[in-house]
Amino acid sequence: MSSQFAVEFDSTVYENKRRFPEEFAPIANSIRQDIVKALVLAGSGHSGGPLGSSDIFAVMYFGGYMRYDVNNWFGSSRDRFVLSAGHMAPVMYATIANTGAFPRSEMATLRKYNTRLQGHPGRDMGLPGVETSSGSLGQGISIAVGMAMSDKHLDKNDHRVFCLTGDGEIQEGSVWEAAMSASHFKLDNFCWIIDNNDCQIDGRVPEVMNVYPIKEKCEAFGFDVIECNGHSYTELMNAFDRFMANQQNGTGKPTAIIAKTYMGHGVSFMNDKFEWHGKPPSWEQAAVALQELNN
Ligand SMILES: Cc1ncc(C[n+]2csc(CCOP(=O)(O)OP(=O)(O)O)c2C)c(N)n1
Repeated sequence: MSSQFAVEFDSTVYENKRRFPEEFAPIANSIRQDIVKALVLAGSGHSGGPLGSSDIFAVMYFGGYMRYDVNNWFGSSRDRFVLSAGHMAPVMYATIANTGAFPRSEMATLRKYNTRLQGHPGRDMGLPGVETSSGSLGQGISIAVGMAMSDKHLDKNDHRVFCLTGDGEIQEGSVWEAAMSASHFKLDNFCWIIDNNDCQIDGRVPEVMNVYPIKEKCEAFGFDVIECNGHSYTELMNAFDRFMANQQNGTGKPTAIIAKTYMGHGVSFMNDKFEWHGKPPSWEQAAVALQELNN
């Protein structure tokens, strides 16, 4: 028996500007609500990673770190974000919708036939902000490094490239080829964010295939590495500020932000549970989740 309810998407959108830390909470909450609503309507998809990384997305897109024009996203002066962990698409879609680049109500089409909001991002669908197709883990970061190389060395502009991978994703060897290239080519315009929730599709990351120590690995690959609490707006701001300073000071070092998060954060029954990697809430669970997020 299902207790379906009318799903309505708010139309409020948020500006991208320098903020005080406490200003990010309502934005992250709005992103989380849109994720839950879209997933329950879709009846399939990934809850855990998107909810757990919503605070990172709120700061990255709404804190003045990424430059974009909501009315002309693919204009030539934009910074780029690549979601290498393509299965986490709902958080990227919800974030971009909250900028006003497309209506938040379009979140209701997630995973529906012919939608611009494919289960994994599809560049050809033309959704503002989707820079590349992704979903085959370990590939997006190589594409992102290529973008940063072309910005810095071919076009010689000051554009920034941000890329988020999961922590399970870094088990893919190609991730480290991309990392090696980023430091070899001195890409201080490249910011790699690792969503370090310790969870992956079939268990805890260290038990499936140990990736630790991540910090030392990234340092050995030539990154300036910042470990932070991925749910602390202050710590996230400090991390992105350090990336900006690295670029502005021409350090020649790419930046890696290891953001310690909890899968499903914001919804109590999903918190830190790898079982929520790849399933949507039922209608009953969505009602509870939205109630929690509204409080
Ligand atoms: C090359 C490749 N192998 C396997 C998969 C299947 N897969 C999708 S998500 C996932 C786990 C990823 O874990 P993590 O990066 O930690 O993401 P999280 O569980 O935190 O969302 C796997 C194995 C894939 N998408 N691509």
